[in-house]
Amino acid sequence: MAYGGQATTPGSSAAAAFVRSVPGGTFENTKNLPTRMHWRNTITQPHFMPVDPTIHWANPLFVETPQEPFQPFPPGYPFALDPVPHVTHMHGLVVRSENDGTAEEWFTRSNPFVTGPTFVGEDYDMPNAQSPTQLFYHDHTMGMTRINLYSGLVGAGISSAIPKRRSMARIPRCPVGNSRSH
Ligand SMILES: [Cu+2]
Repeated sequence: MAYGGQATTPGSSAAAAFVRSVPGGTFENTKNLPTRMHWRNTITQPHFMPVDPTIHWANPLFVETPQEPFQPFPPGYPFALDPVPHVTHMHGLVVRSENDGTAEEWFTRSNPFVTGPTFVGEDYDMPNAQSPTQLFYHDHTMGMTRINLYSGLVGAGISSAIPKRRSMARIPRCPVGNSRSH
């Protein structure tokens, strides 16, 4: 599994293109410039790692918790592998709690579309009012965070103080190999 979206390559003038990668694309936000994230779950295949329905987990099909004797994996519990619930938490970002990707805000793909008990929506507002820093985002689904991260659902975010072009213009030019810089 992997995060994906419209992304540009630093230093390239090419238009944004859809890419999916592990780790996921890096978000570059500017301080005090709010952004809105629209998260989508497009995971259409069953989970390829063992989902354990004997612990407190998302349980999108509302199946009763299995009791002993427990099934070893494989075969484990095939009913727990599909649909795959997911929610993204931007670790360290200062946001309202309903936009924080907490463990019970998970949701599945559109068919069947099932949501966790505290699900509010797929759009998250990021005020970006906090001090410049580096953050990371990752899956946070109840009882499945460990396997969803291990599956590839993790990436980085940067919150900058100054818009990139302005900050670049203020950096003194390097004199090495270019006498016209000074
Ligand atoms: Cu975290």
